[in-house]
Amino acid sequence: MDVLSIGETMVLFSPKTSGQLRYANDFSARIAGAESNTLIGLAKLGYQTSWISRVGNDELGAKIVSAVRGEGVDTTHVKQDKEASTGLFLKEKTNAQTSSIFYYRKDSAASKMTPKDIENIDVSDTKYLYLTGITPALSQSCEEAISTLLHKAKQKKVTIVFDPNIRKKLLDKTSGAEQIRKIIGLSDIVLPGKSEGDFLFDTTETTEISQRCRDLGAGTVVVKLGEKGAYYENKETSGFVDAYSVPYVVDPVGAGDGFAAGLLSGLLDGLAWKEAVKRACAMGALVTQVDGDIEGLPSREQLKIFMESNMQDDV
Ligand code: KDG
Repeated sequence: MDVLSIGETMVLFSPKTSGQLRYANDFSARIAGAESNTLIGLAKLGYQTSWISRVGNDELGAKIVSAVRGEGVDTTHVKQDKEASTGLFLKEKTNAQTSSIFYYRKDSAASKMTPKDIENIDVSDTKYLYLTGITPALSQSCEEAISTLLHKAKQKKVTIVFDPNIRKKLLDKTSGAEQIRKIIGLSDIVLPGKSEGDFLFDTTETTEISQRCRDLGAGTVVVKLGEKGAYYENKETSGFVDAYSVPYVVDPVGAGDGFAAGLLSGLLDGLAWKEAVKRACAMGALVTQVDGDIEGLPSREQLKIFMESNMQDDV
């Protein structure tokens, strides 16, 4: 298995019109979940990926599983919970640029995951375990499940990649930051953004964010800088990579998950850090060009064409 991950995927209902949700009549229904987005990004590039989760015994759960499986991700470890429903969320487009989201995920099926969901999972042939800070924030039992999986993976020398993916709606500032910092310290590769640096370390300074993650124990840190690209650092190397230019952003949500898929794919192909981070930036940029979290994730051919037509200068 190239990449294993665990997390919640929900159905996202987006109104076709802007303004208060109470006036919206037509909605699109798409699947969205940070971890499955990344796994789908990798599966579309041809890698073997597997997803651990729970969905409800309901139509939304069935929609999610068939969509994730249909994109080529293994769903053997996705359980159907008979007592809880699949989580969902709604988007309200305040205007063309801004939107708010409303979660209906409290006590969802995925939030009921426990260390028992991890018991029968064999990680000995797994190359990378990909985690985000969303899953442990779902519930105490999810936090325990993550901790069990992390320790199991570390024992088998699986490389741990962690995107803090802070969701302020799910986290208490003090205990949430502590929970995330703990996982950073156990990870080989950490992918924070600037706002996450602010939440975790009270700094938005790129190299300072990287240093603080490394002080906690992270091996390599790749700081996502949006339209400014990314910064990578470990004890052997460091540097900035430019962003790929795009005409305009259609939907930025999911770009970080595409970035993670690009980075993991570069590492799986044995690329040097700089090249892997370039690929991550390209994948993130491509995701912003299409509405939805997964719809803009490219095939290998599309990624190659995009990267070649946006050749970056080496500095
Ligand atoms: O990265 C995008 C996803 O995070 C989002 O669409 C849904 O997983 C989600 C969450 O928890 O907010």
